[in-house]
Parts: sequence; C-alpha cells; structure tokens
Amino acid sequence: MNKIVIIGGGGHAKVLIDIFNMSGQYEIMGILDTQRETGLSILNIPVLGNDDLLEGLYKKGIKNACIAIGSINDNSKRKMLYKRVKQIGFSIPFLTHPQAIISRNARISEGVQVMAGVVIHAESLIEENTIINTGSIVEHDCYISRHVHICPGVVISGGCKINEGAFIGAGSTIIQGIKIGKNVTVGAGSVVIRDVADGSKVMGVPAK
Ligand code: JB3
Repeated sequence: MNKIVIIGGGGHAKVLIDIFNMSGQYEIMGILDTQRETGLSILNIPVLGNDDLLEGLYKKGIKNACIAIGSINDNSKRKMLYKRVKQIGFSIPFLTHPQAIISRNARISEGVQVMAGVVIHAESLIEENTIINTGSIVEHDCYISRHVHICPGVVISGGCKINEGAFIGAGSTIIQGIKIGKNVTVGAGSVVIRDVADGSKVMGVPAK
C-alpha cells in the first residue's frame, strides 16, 4: 500500500480519513499539525509533530501527502501548503468518496478532494487542490480552477467558470454561464446571477 501523511488534524481531516479508510489504497502514517499535541490520536491516527517533519518523512519513503486543512473563507493556506509539499517532491493524490458521481467525461486534477454525495457532470474540469465538498453539484461544462473551495450543498449550473482561490459558501447557487473571479468569496446561501469581479465578496439573494 502507498504510504501517505496528512497535513492538518481538524474537522476536514476527519472527513478525509474516513474516505482513505473506505478506499484502502493508502496507509496513513500520521498527521502533522501545528497546534495539536504530538502523540494525540485522531480517529486512531497519531499526530507526529508539525510541518518541519515533512522533508524527513519524504526521505524515509513517505512519498504521498494530503492537504487536510479545509479553509473557511480563505484558501491561501491550502495553496501555500500545496506548493511547499510539491516542492519537496510529494505526490498529492486526487481523493474521492465512493458515493460521489463523477462523469467519465469530467477531468479531475491532482490533489482535488471530492466528498460524499457530490455530482460532477460531463466536460467539467476541476484543477489542482480544489475541494468539492459534501453534496455539491457541478453541472456540465464547468471550469473550476486551482485552490477553490466549493462548500457543502453548492449548486454550480452548466458552463460556469470559477477562478483560482474562490470560496463558494455553503448552500449557494450559481446560475448557468456565470464567471466568478479570482479569490472571490460568495457568502453562504447566496444566489449568484451576475459575473463577480476578482477579489470581491458577495452575498444574498440575488448576490451583491
Ligand atoms: O464545512 C465543512 C464541511 N467543513 C469545514 C472545513 C471545510 O474547514 C470544517 O467545519 C472546519 O471549519 C474547517 O475544517 P479544518 O480546516 O479542518 O479546520 P479545523 O477543524 O480548525 O482544523 C484545522 C487544523 O489544522 C487545526 O488542528 C490546526 O492546528 C491545523 N493547522 C493549521 N495550520 C495546521 C496548519 N496544520 C499544519 N500541519 N500546518 C499548518 O500550517
């Protein structure tokens, strides 16, 4: 079995550990966490220490890593960790819950995390290190860039473009063909009916 180390030991990590346990493809060697005590057990996985251990673990033969920090509102830490881990040489596998439905004609990149109950339809492309969280729908012909977080229960209609670092809050709906700019935050429960410019924060129904 391939060995993997998990970075971050909070709520998002627990959901990912469940998926790893179901898939049986990886042996989880431990968790790295900047605040949790070394030796603490999280779902029976020990905390080994902090990110200073990364290089040593790689040299010892653990070649896979999982960025298990969820990020609320801001994806910059996930992005920073992804780059650091890649620079050391780790592979960051694409991870999907067995009860997600992903079209054979969708393309999913390295480090993407697809949670339970997600549907991703044909000719959608999901780029590196993006989270498609529980129960979200990504319709046909969508482009979802790197380091994006699609929170639980989001509906992204056909032909939408979600640019790098965007955060789409829980339960939001984005109507067909909309473009969401880089590092945009869409507040929970919003309905987005117009394009959103880079760096904006919008919320409400319709989102403003
Ligand atoms: O909404 C849902 C379904 N899930 C949320 C998820 C997307 O984001 C969840 O409810 C949480 O609010 C949040 O989960 P996350 O990111 O796991 O947050 P939290 O439970 O606060 O745990 C983050 C863990 O990462 C903490 O134990 C931190 O100490 C640790 N951490 C923070 N920065 C870090 C770093 N660990 C490492 N190794 N490196 C860091 O730079």
